[in-house]
Amino acid sequence: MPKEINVGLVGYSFMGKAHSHAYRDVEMFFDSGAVPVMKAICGRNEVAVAAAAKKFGWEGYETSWKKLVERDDIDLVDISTPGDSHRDIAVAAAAAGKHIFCEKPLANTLAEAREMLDAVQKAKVKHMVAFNYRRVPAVALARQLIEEGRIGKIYHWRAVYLQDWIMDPNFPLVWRLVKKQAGSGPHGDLNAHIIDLAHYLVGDISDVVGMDTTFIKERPMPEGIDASLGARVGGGRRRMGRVTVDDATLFLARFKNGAIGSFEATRFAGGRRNHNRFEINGSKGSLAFNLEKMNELQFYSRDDEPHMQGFREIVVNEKAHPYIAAWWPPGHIIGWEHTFVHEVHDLLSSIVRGKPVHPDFEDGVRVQAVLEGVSLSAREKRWVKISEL
Ligand code: SOE
Repeated sequence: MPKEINVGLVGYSFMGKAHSHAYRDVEMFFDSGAVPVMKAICGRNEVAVAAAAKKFGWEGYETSWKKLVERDDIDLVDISTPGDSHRDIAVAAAAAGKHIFCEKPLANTLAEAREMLDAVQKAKVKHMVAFNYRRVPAVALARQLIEEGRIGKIYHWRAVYLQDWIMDPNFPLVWRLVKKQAGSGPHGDLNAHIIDLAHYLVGDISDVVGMDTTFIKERPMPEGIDASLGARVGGGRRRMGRVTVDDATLFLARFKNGAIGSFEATRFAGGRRNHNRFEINGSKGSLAFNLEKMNELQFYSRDDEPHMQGFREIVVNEKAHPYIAAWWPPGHIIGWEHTFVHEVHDLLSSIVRGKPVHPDFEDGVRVQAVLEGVSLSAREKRWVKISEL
């Protein structure tokens, strides 16, 4: 009988649903050495969280995260809330001896991220950050090919993460547009992902120079939002509130190994719904990935005969490819939600087998340092060394 790991999940919206699906599916497809027991999901709105518990398959629910992290029947706390609560929940969960799986970015500031790392290291618990794109089989294959030396010394990293869901000026001032709750806009939400992928595939970043902008500076307040968030009333207009985060952030980076990189995150790239793509150019070849074609990896090799050179499309759906053997026969492809199942499988294995798991909170702090360095660079209009943070 495999070991049981009792899970408590804080958050029941977009990421709470993706994580719940992963806990429900993982043991159908993977032998992780442990099975997750979905003990309780937590949210402040009792009606909503009770409904989520029933629909997502949790045994029960809590309306206080403090109560959840103190429960003796919880071994793993999953933090799938907006960034302003990550530090408090993680520090309390670590103090209670719980393993922690935290959504990205790790925190809203570098100082908070460092506090979280310190807490989990002192508590000697397992810790992981949900940079799920490392666990796309095509991305894991890219890492494998790089480690095999297939593209040689890396010269360029080029990545964009483009969305377009807030281009309508009437889109309301939701939490992702409020610095106090989200920490930043697409910078922390989307650049965080391509920074982590750059760390995973290319290496550490030494210095950055960036710029950011907010295209639409005021938006209608959604009904029921606390006026203290900056709502303006009167004149018969819909209550308006100030957008306090970036709408787009672009930056350049130098890597410690001599490579150079460009990064772009925006929510104003019309037609790009969730367009996460990168290209890596090396001395012996290149790799390219596009999340919209997540089962494919583009590979170019300078070792091919001259008349045969060009990008080839590898359909990453063979049993020899990372994670694929657990799913369907070759060619039946998988989707975005499967990356969360892969994360949960690796985390459960790490907990029961004592192996390290990445990205951990140390990796999360490395991402947070780059995020903060870019924001500092944009404010002061200068190159920033990550080592100065
Ligand atoms: C997770 O895969 C993710 O990239 C989130 O981190 C983003 O916030 C969301 O916009 C798309 O999905």
